[in-house]
Amino acid sequence: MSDRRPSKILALSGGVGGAKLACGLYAVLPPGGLGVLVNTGDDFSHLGLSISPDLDTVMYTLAGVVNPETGWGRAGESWTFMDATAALGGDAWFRLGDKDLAVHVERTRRLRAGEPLGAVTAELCHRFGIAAEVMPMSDDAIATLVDSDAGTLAFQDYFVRRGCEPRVRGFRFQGIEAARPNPRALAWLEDPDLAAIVIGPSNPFVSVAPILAVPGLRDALAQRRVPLVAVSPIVGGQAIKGPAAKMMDELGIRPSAAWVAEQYGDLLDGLVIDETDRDLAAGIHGPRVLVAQTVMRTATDRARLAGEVLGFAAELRR
Ligand code: FO1
Repeated sequence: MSDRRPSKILALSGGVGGAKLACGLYAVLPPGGLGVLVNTGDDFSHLGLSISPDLDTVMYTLAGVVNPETGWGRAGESWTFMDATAALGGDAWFRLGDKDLAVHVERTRRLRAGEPLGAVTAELCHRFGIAAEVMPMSDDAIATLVDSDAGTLAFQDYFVRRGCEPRVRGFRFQGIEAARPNPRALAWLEDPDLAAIVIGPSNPFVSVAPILAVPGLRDALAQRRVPLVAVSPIVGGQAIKGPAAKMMDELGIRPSAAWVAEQYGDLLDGLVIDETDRDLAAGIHGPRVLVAQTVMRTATDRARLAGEVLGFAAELRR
């Protein structure tokens, strides 16, 4: 019998927060040791192009080419196309830089030629020299819809065009019933080398919930033989980034790391909460709790948090 320890990690991610933790894991794991299962509910068709914001955020972050100020889009971007589009009176509310544009054009070309989104993503990641497997949650189209006081809005209309201004009433994932999980994700979950599953500090409503809602994925996660650890995106009652706390407030939920534990419920073996929330640890029932510094400002922060998450998962395996 092999005495080789399982060493692979499957991370679930939305955009910026999840991508940062994935980047930390990528730094501390051996090549090929990281799989990232990414939300595609934010995907949309814009200016005739297929845009997959969270896949691109993860891809750019792992490749080290992400814009460090925004956390999305590319560093050192030029905006010739956007400026020319705006000058023509075209749609310029969703900012597509020139280099970023090349990715959307290439993705769209490949999808139109019949390649599934998973294969297109694998090829793009290969071109960016990424030695991790970045996977869309499904090859099928799924669109997050936001029910709000301004009506039902497409996700990017709510998020970018309206700056998360409308009050949310709920979320729906159009196309989810007919969607099939990415077969590569199921393969990762069955891999005997898998050591743990990590839910990144992503928005539970619009980044993680769509992944868990893909038919078969939550069940496959529930049947795992390895620990599942989540990192809370709520720190001190606030979202580290993005509108998660505002959404919770509008839905009548008090934003806290304890709520994150309730939200993921039985799926969780461990929850990582921030030092700021140390006092909440005793009140979190169900998962084991690790207190760590979860706010990732630098590459060192990311790698340190990743190392702590891996150590915590190894403890839970014992
Ligand atoms: N977010 C913005 O707030 N404004 C933008 O103009 C914008 C453009 C954009 C272009 C490509 C891309 O991959 C992401 C982009 N994002 C933009 C981020 C994106 O809307 C969100 O971060 C995610 O959908 C939420 O995870």
